Parts: sequence; structure tokens; C-alpha cells
Amino acid sequence: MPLPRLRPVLNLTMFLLCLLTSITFASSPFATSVVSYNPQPGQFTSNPAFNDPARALGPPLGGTPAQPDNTKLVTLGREGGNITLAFGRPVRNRAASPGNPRALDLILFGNAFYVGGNPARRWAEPGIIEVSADVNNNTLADDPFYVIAGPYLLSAPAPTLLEALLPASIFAPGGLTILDNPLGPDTTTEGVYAYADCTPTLLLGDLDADGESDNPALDPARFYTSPDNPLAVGLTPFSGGGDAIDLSWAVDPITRQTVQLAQIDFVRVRSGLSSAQVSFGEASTELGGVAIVQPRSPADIAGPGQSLGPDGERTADDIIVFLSWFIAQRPLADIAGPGQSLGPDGEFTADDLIVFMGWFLLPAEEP
Ligand SMILES: [Ca+2]
Ligand SMILES: [Ca+2]
Ligand SMILES: [Ca+2]
Ligand SMILES: [Ca+2]
Repeated sequence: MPLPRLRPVLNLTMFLLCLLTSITFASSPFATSVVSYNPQPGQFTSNPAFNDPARALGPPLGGTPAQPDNTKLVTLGREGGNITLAFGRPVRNRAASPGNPRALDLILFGNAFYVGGNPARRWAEPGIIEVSADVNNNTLADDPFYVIAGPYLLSAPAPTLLEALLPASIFAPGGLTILDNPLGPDTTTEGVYAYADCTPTLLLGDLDADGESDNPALDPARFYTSPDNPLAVGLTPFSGGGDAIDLSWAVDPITRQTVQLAQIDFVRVRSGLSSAQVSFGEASTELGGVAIVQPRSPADIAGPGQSLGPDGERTADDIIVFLSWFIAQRPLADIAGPGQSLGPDGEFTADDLIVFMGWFLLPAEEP
């Protein structure tokens, strides 16, 4: 009877498969479970296409910078509506590193877009972001939440941020659906950051944010975990867009004092604008995914066969692709100026090559 002899092997195989599945699940860089979903009544909160909180799990679906994809989003409804999500692993408060120079930790994806493609003028439906660590280790989101404090929140007139947040929003009245860069139309410094649903989500593999994917087969876990620089106007090349935050921006909602968070386990997003103030249709925060930032070597620009986009490895493919950009004088290869100073200088010189090779040779960072 061969079958009984096979059974232990099958059992072992099943066990290993389950183990593998659980490992894959635990290592997902995206939110993995919905802790709670409490939308406030809005035009879309009873619409099955927008009221499934599971749409905030896993990677987002992106569009062009000027036109979002609205097929994988959950709406939070009007002000105060909220969702709380958990991850398969703690979200560390990362320090700055070559692969993550701005020390960013989480990226929130919604359906904001640049009006007419102008990055200084965005259609945004800001959501207030809060984070919490499972301090008492009971897997419940019953520990204090801290507010990611952006510039609007810190200037809110209420005595404490909690009062500024509840029950009305600091973005109401007026809806503030179209947000101009408060620092002006011509600066490269961004004044709108630290909120959800303010920055476009890009198409998978759109490495230069031109609205066309350069590699639709790129792993979403690599593309949507590379943060945009939230303090610079426009979208950082090789980022997937979305609103990136640093956990070091968290403040206590009562005292407004900065808190030191080594890591968090939960993120809560609260619709931060009053849909009632908008004269047409609905304005509400939407969420289509939350990613844990993964440091990406700036030299990891290609994978096997010189396919574009990071693959987590540094190989000859990366060097070949960089050299081809350099020879073609593509802006992506203008990464340095005189004395290997970082940033484009409009020239393609040995400085660019030296900086790239310096990045290539850096030790790998902890994922
Ligand atoms: Ca950080
Ligand atoms: Ca592109
Ligand atoms: Ca590579
Ligand atoms: Ca240069």
C-alpha cells in the first residue's frame, strides 16, 4: 500500500507549504488586516465599490499623476470617518540611510491627483494619520494613538490637537479639495505633507512619473515601498507616489509634544475634510493601501535582463542600465555635479559615474 507511506510526506509538504504561506504573509510590506472601519455617512459609504475596508489592504492600484485609478479604494466618508489597519510585522521608525535618506517609514495611498498635471496644485482629500504601538502586547489597538503632525495641524488654533481633530476637521470649512502649495507656485519645496490622500498613486512600474509604466511586471512590494520625498514638489523618480511619513513626526494629541516611537503596529486614518462644504459631489478621504517603507539601494535600478526597476540585487544589470542612460544623456543618469555633489547639474560627467558606483558598492541595508 503506497498511499499510507506517502501520507507523512504529504503531511510534511502541507506543513511546509503552510509555513511558507505564513512567512509570506508575515513579511508583506503592506497592511494585512482591518482592525476597525467606521465611515461617516457620505455619498459613497453605502456603495459596495467604495465601502469595503479590505480594499485598503495589500498594494494599491495607481493611475497617472493627473488621473487616479478609482477601482481599489475604501472611502472614509465625511469628517471623522476612520479606518484602523494592522500589519504582519512591526513598523520600525527607521533612521536616515542611503537607501532611505529622509528616514521615512510608512506610505499611504489614495486617489489624489495633480490638477492639470501641475504638481503645485492638487486635488487632495486630506486624511489625518495617527499611529499606535501595541505597548501592552495584546494584539488590540487599545494603546494610545499619536498624531502625525503636518503643518496645518500644528497651526490649528484649538488648545489641543484632540480638540482640533474632533468633532470638526481642521480642513473644514471649505473642503480644501484643491490644495495649492502654500509655499507658492514656483518653489521646489512642498508645503502639503503628513496627511493621507494628498499625493498621486502611480501606475505600477511608472519609474519616472510620466503616466506610463516603464515595467508593468515590477513587483508591487518593491515599487510601492519606495517613498516619494514628501518635502519636495513633484514625484521622486523610482517612487510609487503616495504620502510618505516619518514616525518621528508623531506628537501627543493632548500635549502636542513630540513622542519618540521606536516602532508602531497600527495606523488609523481619519477623514479630515467636510464633504458638506463642497458644492459638487463628495469629497472624502479614500485609502487604497498602506506600505511599510523598504530602503532601496539607489543603485538598484534594474533586474534580470536589464528589466527596469529594483529587484533587490545589485548586479551587472544595474550598471549596464545606468551606463545606457548616461550615454543617452537621460535625466535619470544626471545624479551628481562637481565634486560629486548630489543632485542634477545638467551635465553628464565622471561625477555621475563615480556617485553611481559609490552607491553600487555600499553594503546592503536591512530590509
Ligand atoms: Ca523614521
Ligand atoms: Ca514612465
Ligand atoms: Ca538590481
Ligand atoms: Ca551630473
